[in-house]
Amino acid sequence: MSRLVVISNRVAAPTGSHSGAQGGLAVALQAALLEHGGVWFGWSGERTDEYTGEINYTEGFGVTTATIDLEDQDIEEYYDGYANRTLWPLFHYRIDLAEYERGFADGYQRTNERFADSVRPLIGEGDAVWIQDYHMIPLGQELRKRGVKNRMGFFLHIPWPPRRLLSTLPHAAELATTLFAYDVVGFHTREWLESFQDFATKELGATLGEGGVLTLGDRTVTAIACPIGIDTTEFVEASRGVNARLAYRRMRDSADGRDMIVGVDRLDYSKGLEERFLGYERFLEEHPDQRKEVFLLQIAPPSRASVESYRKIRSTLDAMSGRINGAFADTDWVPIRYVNQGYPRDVLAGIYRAAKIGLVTPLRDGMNLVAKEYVAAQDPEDPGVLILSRFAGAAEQLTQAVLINPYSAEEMADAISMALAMPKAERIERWRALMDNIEQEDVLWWRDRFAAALMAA
Ligand code: GDG
Repeated sequence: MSRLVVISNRVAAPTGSHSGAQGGLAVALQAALLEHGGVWFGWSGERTDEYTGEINYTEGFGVTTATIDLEDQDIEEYYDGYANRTLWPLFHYRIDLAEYERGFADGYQRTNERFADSVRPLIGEGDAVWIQDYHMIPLGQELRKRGVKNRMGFFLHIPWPPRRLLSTLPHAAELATTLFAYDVVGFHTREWLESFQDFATKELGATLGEGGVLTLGDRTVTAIACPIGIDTTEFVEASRGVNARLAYRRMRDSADGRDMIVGVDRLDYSKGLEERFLGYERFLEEHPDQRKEVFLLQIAPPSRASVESYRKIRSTLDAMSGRINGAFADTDWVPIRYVNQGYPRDVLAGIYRAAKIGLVTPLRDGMNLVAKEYVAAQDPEDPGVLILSRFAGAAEQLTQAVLINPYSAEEMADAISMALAMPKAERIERWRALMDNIEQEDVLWWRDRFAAALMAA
C-alpha cells in the first residue's frame, strides 16, 4: 500500500505513550500508524468561535497528524448530539436513550461536510483512505462528491444494530446508503456484519454476492468481519516493565491475601457496570463465607460528561457502590473499591496481573479491548480467569473465557464463585487458548487484514 490517510473523530498524538482514559480506538490506530506512516486527520478536540477549516499539523514517529477546530454548535449537534446521543445509544440497543432531533442530524451532516472540505487537499493520488467509526459514516460519500476516486474503507468500532432497531432512526436508509460510497466496510464480528447485510438487502434492496460483495445500483461495497486486537507485544512488555511490577506489588500488598476482581471501563451505560455491581452483590449475599476473601476494584474514568445519560449513570453508580459498601463492609474490609480516575497503561497492566478475575460485563460492545488486555497481562504460570459477557464482540473470539449473560445477577454470581475455585490446570488451559488468539489476531493482524480487503476490492 502507498500512503495511508486515516480519518477519525479524535486524533491521538503519536508519542508512543498512552495516558488517561484514551479509548481503544486511539490505542489501536496509534499502533497501526506507528508502523505504517501516513497522515491522521480529525478534530483537535478544541472549539473555535468561527470555523475556518484551517489545519494544524504535528509531526512525529513518521506520522503527520492534521486537525481542525470545531464551533460550539458543531460540537453540540455533531459530537454530543448525533454521535453520542443518537447513534451511540441506538447502536448499543438503547433505543430508550436514543434522542432523535433534526438539529443533531443536520449538524452531523454539516460537520462531515466540513471534514470533507478540510481533508480533501491532503489526499494524494494513490493514497488509501481509511475512515473510522460512527462519527463519520457519511464522510466517504462527501469525499466522493468532491472528486475523490481513491480506495476508501470504513470501519465501525461499535455494533451494527438489528434491522428493526435501526429502522427507528429517522432517515436510517439514507445513512446506511452512504456506506456504499466505500470500497470496503468492516465490522468486528459476524453478528454485526450480518445485521448490516440484513438491513442492506431488506431495507435498501441491495443484493449480496460472493465474498460479501453488496451491490446497490451502480455501487458495490465489500462488507467484512475483521475483529480488532490489541498491540499484544507492546502490552505484554508493558506488563513486565518496572511501573507494572510496582503497581502489581502495591495491589498485592493492599489486597492483604484477598483475591482481587477487576473491572476497567470508561464510565458508560453500555459497559454493564450497574449489572456488574448487582451480580457481585448477589455473590456476596450467596457466599457469606467467601465475602471477606475478595474485593472488587472497579476503575471507571468518566467520559462524555456533557451528556445527561452519562451524568445519570455516574450518580447511579455512586449510589450503588455506597449502598453495597454500607451494607457489607466491615472495619477491616470494603467489598468495592470504586475509582473514577484513569491510570497509565503500564500501571493498568500491573493491576490486571494482580487480579484473580477480570470481570468484563458489557450489555453490548463492538469488541472490548479490556478483555484482551486482561488476558495479555496474566502470569502464564498462574493466570487469572476472564469472565466475559456474551454480548461483547470479543466473545466471538474469546470462547475459552467464562461466558455469561450480564443481565443475570445469578449467572454472574455463579461465575465469580466458579472462577475463584477454578483449579490452576484449568486456568492455564483456558488462558493458553485465549492468549493464542490474542497473539495471532492482534492489532497489526487487524490492520493488515483490512488493508488486504481494501487492496483486493
Ligand atoms: C470502542 C468500542 C472497541 C480504560 N480506562 C483506562 C484506560 N482505558 C483503556 C483500556 C482500553 C480502552 O481504554 C477501552 O477500550 P474498549 O475496547 O474496552 O472500549 P471503548 O472505549 O468503548 O472502545 C469497543 C474499541 O472501540 C476498539 O474498536 O473494542 O467495543 O466501544 O484500551 O485499557 N487506559 C488507561 N487508563 C485508564 O484508566 N491508560
